[in-house]
Amino acid sequence: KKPVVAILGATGAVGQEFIRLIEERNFPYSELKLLASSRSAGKKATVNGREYTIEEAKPESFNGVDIGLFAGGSISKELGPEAARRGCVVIDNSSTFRMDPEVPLVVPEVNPEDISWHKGIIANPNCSTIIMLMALKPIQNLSKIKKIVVSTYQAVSGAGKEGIDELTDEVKAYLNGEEMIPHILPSKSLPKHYPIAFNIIPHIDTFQENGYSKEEMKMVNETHKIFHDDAIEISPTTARVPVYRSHSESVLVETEDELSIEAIRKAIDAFPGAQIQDNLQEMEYPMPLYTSDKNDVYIGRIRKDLYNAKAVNLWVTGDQIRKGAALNALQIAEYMLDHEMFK
Ligand code: 2RA
Repeated sequence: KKPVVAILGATGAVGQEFIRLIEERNFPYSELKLLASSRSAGKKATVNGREYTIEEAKPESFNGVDIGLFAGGSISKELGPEAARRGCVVIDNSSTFRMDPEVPLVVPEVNPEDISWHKGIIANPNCSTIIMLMALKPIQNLSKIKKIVVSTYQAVSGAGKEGIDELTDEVKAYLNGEEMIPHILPSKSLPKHYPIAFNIIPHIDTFQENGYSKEEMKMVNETHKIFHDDAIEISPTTARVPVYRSHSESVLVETEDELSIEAIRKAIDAFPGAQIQDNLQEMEYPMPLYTSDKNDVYIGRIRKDLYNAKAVNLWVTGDQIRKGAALNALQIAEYMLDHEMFK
């Protein structure tokens, strides 16, 4: 029996990608409901050649729904439990439930075994975490990870359609010799805004007491939860860069045992959803302009640390809206269908 599927947040960047991916991957459904906040209700959207009117999301919207794909945002806090109470399996891209001990946090290629203990809600990790772990899980399979130092170069799509539009508007203004007037970055709700065009902003989400941002602490806490290992020492720096859709990350990873570059390269290339792009003579390495709209995460610049034989440096790039959000969530649903996990 094909599931009844609801997309919550159908008009946003991630919601639109859910629709694109459902078409591209022939995701099966007997009925599809497109839901959004009251602001977007009434808009139209076409899926598989059929036009839908986007409805305002209410608890009763989830009556009879089998799978709820939640694009993210604070609306999940209220509607997640309401949908789950109605028998809907919620796959939530917001950060609301990620650290809830009752909620599995899943990258399907990394920890699919965690899906089975869900109690109605499954959390999609933060994009920068997903992209990093697609590179690190094959290494973790070879030897226990002890330490990670990561610096991210995050696309403006992480701030949604508004972030994408802000980059375009600022570049146009700059090239027209006009002043760039930011409204969105680093975060819409913060008192100050800075241009992202021709700039880098070392600030994503809000800063915590410990001097790290929420975005940085997500990489720490979510990695611990997904790897089931709180002992991994993680040192994150997350920054916003003038790139549209793909996040890039520079990662140093130290393992218990010394690993050869060849073994690492082989393990990553064999890992589903990860691809090696690493040939210096051919000037081959992952770049965000070329990994956007792709499903895989690309890894290159793999090289031993200059001082620590048990550490390697690598460069990772992946599409933030696909594998970083919508694709990962849809793959969780696909995994559940393939393993007949819907009651
Ligand atoms: C960002 N990871 O990049 C956050 C939310 N998508 O802004």
